[in-house]
Amino acid sequence: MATKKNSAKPAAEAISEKIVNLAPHTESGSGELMTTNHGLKINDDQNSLKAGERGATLLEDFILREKITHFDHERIPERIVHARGSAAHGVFKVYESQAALTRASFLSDPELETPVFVRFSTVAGSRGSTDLARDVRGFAVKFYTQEGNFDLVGNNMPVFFIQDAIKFPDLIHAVKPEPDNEMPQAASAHDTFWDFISLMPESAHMIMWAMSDRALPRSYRMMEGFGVHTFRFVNEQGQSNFVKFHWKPLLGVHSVAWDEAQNISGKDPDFHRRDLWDAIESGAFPEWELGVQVVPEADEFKFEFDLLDPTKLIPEELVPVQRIGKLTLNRNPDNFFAETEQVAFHVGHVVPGIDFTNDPLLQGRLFSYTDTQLIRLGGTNFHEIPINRPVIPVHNNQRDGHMRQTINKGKSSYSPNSLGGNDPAQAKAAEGGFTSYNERIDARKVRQRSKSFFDHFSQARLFFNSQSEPEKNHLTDALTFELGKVKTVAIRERMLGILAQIDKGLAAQVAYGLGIHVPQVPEQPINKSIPADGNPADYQPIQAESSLTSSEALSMANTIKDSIVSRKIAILAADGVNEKALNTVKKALLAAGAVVEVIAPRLGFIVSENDEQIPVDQSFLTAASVLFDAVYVPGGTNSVASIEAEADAVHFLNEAFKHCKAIAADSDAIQVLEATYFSKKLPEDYTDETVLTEGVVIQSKPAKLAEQFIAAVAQHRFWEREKPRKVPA
Ligand code: HDE
Repeated sequence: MATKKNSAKPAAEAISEKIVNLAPHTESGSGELMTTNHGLKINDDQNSLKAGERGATLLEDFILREKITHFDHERIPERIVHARGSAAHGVFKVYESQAALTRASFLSDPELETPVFVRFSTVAGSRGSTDLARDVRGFAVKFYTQEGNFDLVGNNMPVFFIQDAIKFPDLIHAVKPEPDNEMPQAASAHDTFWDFISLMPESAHMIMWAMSDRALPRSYRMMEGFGVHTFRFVNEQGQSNFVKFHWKPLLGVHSVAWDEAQNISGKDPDFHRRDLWDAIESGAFPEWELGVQVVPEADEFKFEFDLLDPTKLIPEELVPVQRIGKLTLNRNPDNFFAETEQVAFHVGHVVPGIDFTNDPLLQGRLFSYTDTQLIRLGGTNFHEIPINRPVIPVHNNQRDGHMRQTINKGKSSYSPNSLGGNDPAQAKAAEGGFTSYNERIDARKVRQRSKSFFDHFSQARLFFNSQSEPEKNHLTDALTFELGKVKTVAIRERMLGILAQIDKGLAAQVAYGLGIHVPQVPEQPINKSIPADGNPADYQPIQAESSLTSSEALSMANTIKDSIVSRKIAILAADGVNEKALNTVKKALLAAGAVVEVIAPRLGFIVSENDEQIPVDQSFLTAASVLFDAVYVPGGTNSVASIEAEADAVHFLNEAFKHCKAIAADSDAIQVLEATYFSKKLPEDYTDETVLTEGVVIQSKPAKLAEQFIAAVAQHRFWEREKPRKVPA
């Protein structure tokens, strides 16, 4: 199935079946009188009931007590991982029936629109932490299908740190702030994380991803998503195929620079949250295609890695990704707590036609998710919270518990029964009853890991080799930064020993940055994750080489670069601006779907050369280049002089250049560029006709400028500017 082009405003109605289903639970105080929780109208919400106007407050004040009590109980525990997140509603539609592969009905009917709720998140930070942490991103999708809820609880990276669920608490304890002083927040750059990682070589592949630019997305809307584990598709005939799930963003996969990420964390810690919200509000609905890699059962052992090993991906060269449907996010939640916070995902929420494999990480997750909701949402009835309810009715013999909403009628709450006609009845497979895939298992009960899980480095190397030069530099710098924050030198050295197994040049460069040497003989054994009675020699990684030297899909450099939809573009202007140039470029950018803001020395209006009033969106005080994708400086003698004299404006441009962004200036605004440090880097003979010079457009004709600028913005970044490696600003 060919890629469907990005349609900025899909016709999809923002009212899905799930939105209808949520409606009876919504409330608005607009035009209403205030009441207590029990419906009593409140006359005075300003003063508590007192014994005299200067007297003590009376215990009798049930209105005060109700209000304060409810307030005291407003908080619930945050998610132990993925605490920081944002979500949106949307719809999913399959392009063509996948009935040959799976009996899942939502994948069989191209006419059917399945409502979804999608939550994106970081992993390590607390609820209030920055969006721009260097971290994995969660990508959790709840499909409200006609056969019940299907949750695809994935990440923006296709592999994971560990192979067995029993190590998850250790991994998370290591990455979370250290237990003695609760530092650092939302960061892996500290001793405990790298201590653990350096002792667990199975994390090597994921470490390459986590240190790559994938950990610094430009937007949730510009991330891929992956189911990570190998799942199963099962069709009507009971035939099973292995399947890996992918989400491919129609805006391409893009990142920000690390220096930029750190700045954004200060200027706007809600950057990704705001970006998602604003895009949906403005009708630039984010879209992804659902991709599947399908492997027939017969091919299970055909690969040089184990399909059950979650530290491995299937290179797209070996099994192409087929794009089978489209997800569109088209509506922001009404209430963060009720929806985004209370939504409860679970890998075990499947529908007939989708089943599990024995991936030991997946198997452990099947236990964890319900368990965690019990403590987080406070009891067994969390499935009754509106956002978690399926769009179809629920019938079973489960009863009661804290906060039960359902009023179950009838006498019998057991099966079999005769008093209730033996209802609710079990569903035959033909009626949609779920039957587990009939996998043959004939084995001894052991605490062991298959030898086929012991190659930890070949795909880590494949990933590194597949990166572009700037991506490799970023990855090297990320490791140097993270290990530079590690205080214990022995941990740094041990980690260099692991990196040397992946790529000697990489290890050498990181070692150089750390001012130490790659250990000649790495600490033995490399893998310290060994049972008490285990012989260390039996647990060491095997040396293997991937049959591929590189894989195109692993590099973000090969992503789509054909759209500027929803990119944020700053126009730096002041009184006396040439309004014709400004308006022409602005109009062209808006027509291409970008978001444009005029930034001036102060808020209000600027007055153009021809006395036109132009509204100002932000001043240099509130705006910052790191919050924009590109910048344009229009001409106009007085405006140019003011901008040139404005230190913040020059800094804005310097920083935009440093972060490799597209920059455009009218020819008669050239003196502003001359005030920047990068003017030295531009060709001396730039003329009206000088076109793209690594993303800097200088033009006298506004229409031409707009055209060239749009092409430059669509490139996203000109990473080549980082030669030699870093650009000062
Ligand atoms: Fe999770 N994970 N996880 N995880 N995970 C949770 O569930 C867990 C793993 C992922 O937006 C928790 O409701 C274990 C892989 C996402 O609400 C918890 C293991 C992948 C989200 C949990 C893993 C994920 C979670 C915490 C190893 C990618 C956020 C709160 C065996 C495929 C969902 C909650 C949301 C959340 C356990 C590993 C993705 C504790 C035990 C691999 C996107 O249940």
